[in-house]
Formats: sequence, structure tokens, C-alpha cells
Amino acid sequence: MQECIFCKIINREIPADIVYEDDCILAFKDIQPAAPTHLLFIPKKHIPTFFDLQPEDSHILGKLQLAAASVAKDMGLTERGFRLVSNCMKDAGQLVWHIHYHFLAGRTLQWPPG
Ligand code: IU
Repeated sequence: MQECIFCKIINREIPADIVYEDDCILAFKDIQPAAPTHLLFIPKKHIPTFFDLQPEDSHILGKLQLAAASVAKDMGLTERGFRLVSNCMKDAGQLVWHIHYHFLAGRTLQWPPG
């Protein structure tokens, strides 16, 4: 997907501060952090929204959550934890049309979100 900014990050066409990569997942620092630690976990496969997920994509979501837990362990977050959240469509605030999970940590987070 040529115009997708996250696909360009995956393809190293634009820079990002990458913190994790495997065969199907990439994680990098959000350019506008909303917490002391704010990462984005994305599938390498271009999937615009949750509504575009196919049954054969289910392993991607599992790998994504395992990757987030692995990074959290490496960052010493097993006590304080983290939040993993994804915005789907306009009411939720989705701005980039490539599925991504926000990984937020490093401060006490409010619930429910605004
Ligand atoms: P959203 O859930 O689609 O609203 O989140 C998009 C996020 O992508 C948002 O937090 C941006 O700061 C972030 N981001 C980025 O990290 N790098 C970019 O080049 C672009 C957006 I465009």
C-alpha cells in the first residue's frame, strides 16, 4: 500500500524509532507521545481497520499482543504494567488507516478514556 505512512515505516522509506521487529510485527515510538512510554505495535500486513480483518489474520493479533508483553517485560513493566488500546474508525479517533495498537506506560492512566 504505497500511500500508507505505516507501510512506509515498515519498508524503511521513512524513519521511525523502531523498538521491536519480527516476521509479522513492527513496534516503534509514537511521534506524539501521550505517556512517558508510547509505542505503536503494527502488523506488517496492510490492514486498514478491524473491519478488514480476515479469519486467516487471527494469528497476527495474537503475535501482536505477545510482542507487546515481551517488550513490556524487557522494559521492566511487569509490576506497573501498560495499556494496549486501538482506535477503530472516526468516533474512536483513528487517524492512520493501518491497524495499530497504542502501548502506553510510565504514568497512571485514567479510565474511561475521554
Ligand atoms: P490513531 O489511533 O490512528 O489516532 O493513532 C495514530 C498515531 O500515529 C498517533 O498517535 C500519531 O502520533 C502516530 N503517528 C506516528 O507515530 N508517526 C507518524 O508518522 C504518524 C502518526 I502520520
